[in-house]
Amino acid sequence: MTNPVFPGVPRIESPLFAQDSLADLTATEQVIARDLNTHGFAVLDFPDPDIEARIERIKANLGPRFDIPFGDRAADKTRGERRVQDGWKFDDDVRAIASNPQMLNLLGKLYGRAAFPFQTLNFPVGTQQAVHSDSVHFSSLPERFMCGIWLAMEDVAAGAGPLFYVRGSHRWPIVTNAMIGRRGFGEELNSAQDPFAEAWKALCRANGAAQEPFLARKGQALIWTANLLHGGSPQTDPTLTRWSQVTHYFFDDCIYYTPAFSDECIGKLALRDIVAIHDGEARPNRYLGEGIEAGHYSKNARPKGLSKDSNSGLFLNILKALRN
Ligand SMILES: O=C(O)CCC(=O)C(=O)O
Ligand SMILES: [Fe+2]
Repeated sequence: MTNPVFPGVPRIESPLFAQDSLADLTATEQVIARDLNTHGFAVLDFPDPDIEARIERIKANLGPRFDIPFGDRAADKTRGERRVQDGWKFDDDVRAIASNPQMLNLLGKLYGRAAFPFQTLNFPVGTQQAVHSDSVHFSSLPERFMCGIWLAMEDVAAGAGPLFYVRGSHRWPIVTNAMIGRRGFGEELNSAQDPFAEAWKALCRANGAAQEPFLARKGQALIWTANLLHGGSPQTDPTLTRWSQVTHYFFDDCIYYTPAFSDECIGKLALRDIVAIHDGEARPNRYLGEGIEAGHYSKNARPKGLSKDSNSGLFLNILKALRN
């Protein structure tokens, strides 16, 4: 249900959330909506009767892709490549988890727009990633129409480097290049997150915020909102695995882009060419119901015909596209 006053804000992040009766949601869904609004995350059992079998098939299918001695209990599991991006392209179970219809339906109700999955990540062990917000990798205009769903594919022990979150951090400013005084458009970086690391740490310190580990049970899922700070705790026992799947979702009728490589203030956006995983259909960048000129900008690339210093950019193209 879209709020008539703020249709451009996700329902669960609306400044009018307290006035929302949530009458169209079940009691369980209402708890999830309130958790997302208050804490920036919500925990639920993954709504798929076949989840156990899917998880085991994924481990069997993806396991051999890693150079990790899974069969040797005492061996170090933290070496080599430890993630598969977009496994949905070749693994039906990864795709089924990403496309779970109950989840899509729930996200649609929670955000007030139809949700679609666009990226999957599968991890056999913890990521040990520093605290960050995914919003520098993928964001939307209007903002916050993005979320992640993290699925525990085994019980997570404290020594296995659990996922952690910073409760309430979704309400802090979304850190952008403009805020940290950096140009992003046309930059090439190995880690899109690095330039923002100090800012996120400083916000955590200033708020006295704790990194709370999620000691999940196999089959539990955690939804995180677009700006929730999270990461992977240090792995104190390198012999443990920590299988998980992260699926990232966008919502209809938005511009989808990479903020780490954008300068929003001067209209330079690294647009994304998004395909929805569940139906295989492209989701062209749209603003207020109208398409904008996609293809002029691509991830981490300069717009055709524009020099690095040019100030003309996306907004001109949006205006042109809307006039046409
Ligand atoms: O599983 C983790 O440790 C964190 C994963 C993560 O941050 C992500 O996929 O965005
Ligand atoms: Fe993340």
